[in-house]
Amino acid sequence: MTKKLYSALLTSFNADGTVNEKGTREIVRHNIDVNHVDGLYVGGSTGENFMLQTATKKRIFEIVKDEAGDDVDLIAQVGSIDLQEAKELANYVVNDLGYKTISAVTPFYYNFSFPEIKYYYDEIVKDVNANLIVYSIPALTGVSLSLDNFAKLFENPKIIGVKYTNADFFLLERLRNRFPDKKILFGTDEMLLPALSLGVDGAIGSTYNVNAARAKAEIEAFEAGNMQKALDIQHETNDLISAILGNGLYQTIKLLLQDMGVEAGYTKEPMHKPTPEMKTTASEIYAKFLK
Ligand code: NAY
Repeated sequence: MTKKLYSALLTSFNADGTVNEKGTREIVRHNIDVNHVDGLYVGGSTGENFMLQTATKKRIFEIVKDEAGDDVDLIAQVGSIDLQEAKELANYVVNDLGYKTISAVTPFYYNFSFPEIKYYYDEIVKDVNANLIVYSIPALTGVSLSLDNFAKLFENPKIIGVKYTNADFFLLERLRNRFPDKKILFGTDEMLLPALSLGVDGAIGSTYNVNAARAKAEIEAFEAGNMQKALDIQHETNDLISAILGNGLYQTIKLLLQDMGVEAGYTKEPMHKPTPEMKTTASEIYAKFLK
């Protein structure tokens, strides 16, 4: 398999919202030992990062690096609309913990101009000895980057690619065509197959925490030229993803991990805790798709 698969790592939280270290370590181990993913994307949306205080973010980066070591590729998402925090986290993960790749979400909420966005990225990588992957997720941030915007960001040699969590396949094709040497990691799990056909380098997603085997089989079928098999797997995957989305995305992935014996814990407030009905549905999803 030449294309890489990364799980967007979940964080296990206790009922009171503090980090469940044992559970978080178990999620890391499950991804390495059972899912055999190529890497982990730490501190992204799936990690519930944007609801966390700086010290908590640091602790999670530390736990994950300690547990994973150099077994898999680690990408630390350090982006924040507090640029000082983003720089502090970048410095911490690279210099104190030894992460080699960082990522940063596009700065959101204030409708920043493109020159401000470029300044943000150049500042984050300026003082650290690491490469950066832009995290573009317009559906959640409201920030869309154009092809020319990417070209300007990519002028910085330390900005090596993009985690592209977007359904704009025209832009994806244009990016692939114009930047053959930049890394494009696709972040919308339910559309993996069309993204593979456009030449992405790999994928990062939340559902790979529980569905990595199907994703890897799909990538292998694609790479072997067996498109019908790859499409059949995507159909099956999307039945699973529809069921997960219908029951609450992160809560359900955590419940599915619990069915697999992993202490995945709770989501962080204000996300709600799973109801008994959600637990029953998750067990049904597990029995139908993952057992
Ligand atoms: C992350 O944690 O930053 C991501 O990987 C984002 C990608 C995920 N998007 C969100 C909003 O969670 O994996 C996807 C997504 O959960 C999946 O495609 C189901 O819609």
